[in-house]
This record gives sequence, structure tokens and C-alpha cells, in this order.
Amino acid sequence: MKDLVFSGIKPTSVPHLGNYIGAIKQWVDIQKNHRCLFSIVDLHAITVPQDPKEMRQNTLDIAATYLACGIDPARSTIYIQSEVAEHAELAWILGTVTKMGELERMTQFKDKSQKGGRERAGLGLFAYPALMAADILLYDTSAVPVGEDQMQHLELARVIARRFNQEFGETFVIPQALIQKHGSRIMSLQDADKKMSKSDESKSGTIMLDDDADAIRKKIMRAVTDTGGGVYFEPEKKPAVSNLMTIYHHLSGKTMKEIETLYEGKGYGDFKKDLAEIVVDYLGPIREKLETFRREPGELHKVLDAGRDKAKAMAEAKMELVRERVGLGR
Ligand code: ATP
Ligand code: LTN
Repeated sequence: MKDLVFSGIKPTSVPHLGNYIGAIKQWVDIQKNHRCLFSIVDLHAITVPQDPKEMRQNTLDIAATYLACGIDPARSTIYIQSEVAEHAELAWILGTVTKMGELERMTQFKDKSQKGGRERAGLGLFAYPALMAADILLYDTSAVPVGEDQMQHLELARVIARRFNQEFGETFVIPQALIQKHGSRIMSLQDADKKMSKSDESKSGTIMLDDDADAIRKKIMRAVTDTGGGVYFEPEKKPAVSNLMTIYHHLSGKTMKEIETLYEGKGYGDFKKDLAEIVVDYLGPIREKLETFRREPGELHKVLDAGRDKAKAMAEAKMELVRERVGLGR
């Protein structure tokens, strides 16, 4: 049987170009020769405050984006995490073999709890990695394509799986992270030290997949660059330009060398103008499809219903084994 691939995105807003290049774009290729599950992880989204109405719209928008970007529901299972209750059940069980010390070391927890301080951080935010481990382990996943920011969570999922197997007998497959060479960490267009993020206060640093052509052009033309001029891929010395080149590379298919040659002796203005058109042309059809799904969500609901049924059947089978291993029930 072909290896199983699992990944997910939180419905905290419409996805952005970082989500696309770091995650979704790889998924489209991977689904050609793997069994895949792509989830909309709403139980993870509520670990930080969400407006219920907006989150429901975002959930549909993420599903629409998956389809608009080329995830094929005939090949891949697309579903909403909270519609398969086994995720929460397994997360509880895995929580009993996860150490507080391990959770305390997670940089995402440290970042996201910074504002209100540790004392006020929710238990859900703290336990987030146990739920993520449950997502992955529930389906005997062998590979998880994610951006670099998720590496630490994935390492912990591996530790939890190994520990459970040792304590209760072989139950879970140990998953591997799939992280690409370039583009696993797209940075904000306004600050090359910060990752492009849905929750960034500076909206101009993030290109949303439903931004129109004007918004995209503005954001790219206003993007920060580096001192010294020259379009070279040198992430250490030229972090801002290297970030823009990474976007260029992913959306045009040109290698970094080809891009450098193309802009030899030219200024940042020419480079940015071309990049803006590449992004506009690339995202145009995605945005159109996304808007069609917003107007006519019927197809979307069909895909999500079928996805839920398929995921549920797999999750139920695995949970039966887990309950037996742990000694739950009669
Ligand atoms: P939030 O800002 O709400 O925390 P996010 O933008 O980090 O959200 P997620 O839903 O957490 O988005 O991430 C979905 C996927 O996109 C994950 O695989 C994550 O690693 C990837 N990803 C997120 N931001 C980037 C980025 N800037 N560059 C590359 N990949 C990214
Ligand atoms: N934590 C991830 C989203 C996520 C995920 C997963 C990714 C939740 N469960 C399982 C891969 C596999 C994030 O991107 N912030």
C-alpha cells in the first residue's frame, strides 16, 4: 500500500502565499503518487480566540482554497478535523504520555502565549502539539509536508509515538517531516526576520490568496529590500531580496541562477515589477475559483461530506486498536 501523507491548515483566515508555497503547492504534487489526507484543523484554530461566524467562513474558504489550488478530491481526502471526533479522543490519550516539560519547550507556545503571559495561556494552546500528534498518528501517516515552523511539533509527535509504542506495544507509524529546500519559510514582505503569517498585524507584509491584482502589486512594490543593490540569492546577506526571489522561483519555475542572470545589472524596481506580474498572473485563477466556491458552495459541501466519511472510517478503526492497547472500556 502506498505511503500515507497527512497535513492541515488552521481556519484562522484565508490562506496566504506562505501557506501556499510552504505547504499546499507541495501537496498538489505529492497527491499524484501518495494517498493523502488534507484537513482543515479547526480544533487547532480555537486555541487562540476566534470569532465563530468568521471561523465558519474561513473553514469553507480553506476547503475552497485546497480545491482552487489543485488538490483533487478524487485522489485526496479533504475534511474538517472537528467532524471526526476521534482526533480529540486520541489527543486526550496522547496527552497522558506527553510531558509538561516537552510542551513548555515549544517555541509556538512561547510565541503565542507571550502577550497574556504563561499564567493566562489556555490549556488548549499548551496541549496543541498533542492534538497535532493525534491528527498525524490516527492515520498511520508516514510523511507530513509542512513549513519549517512546524518541525518542532513534528519532532514531538515522533517522540510521543515512540513512547506510546514502547509502553503499549507497536501501535503507531513513526512519521517523517517533508520540508522543501527553498520556500519552507516565506518571510513577511515588510520584515525579513518574521515569517509571513495570517496573524501578522502588518497586513502589507502578507499576500492573501484572495488579494486582487492591485493589492498584490502594491504589496510587492512596497516590499522591503536590502542595501547594496543587486538581485542575488544570499539569504544571510540579502534576506529580503532572497525571500522575494524564493517567491519568484516557486511561481515562475525559474532557478535562482536563471533569475540572477535575468536581472544582472538591473535595479530592484524592474525585478519587483516583474515579480508583481508573476504573482498576479499566478494567483488570478486561484482567486477566481475561490470566489466561485464562495458563491456556490454546494460542491464544497459534497467534497467535505465524502472526506469526513472516509476519514472517519479510518480513524474509527485505529481508535479501536488504541483503546484496546490502553485498556479502555470493557
Ligand atoms: P497563524 O498565523 O494563524 O499561526 P499560519 O500562517 O502559521 O497561521 P498555519 O495554518 O499555521 O498558518 O499553517 C499552515 C501551513 O503553512 C503549515 O504547514 C505551515 O508550516 C505553513 N506555513 C505557514 N506560514 C508559512 C510561511 N511563512 N512560509 C512557509 N510555510 C508556512
Ligand atoms: N500546527 C499546524 C497545523 C496542523 C498540522 C497538523 C499540520 C495541525 N495538525 C497535522 C500537519 C499535520 C500549523 O501549521 N500551524
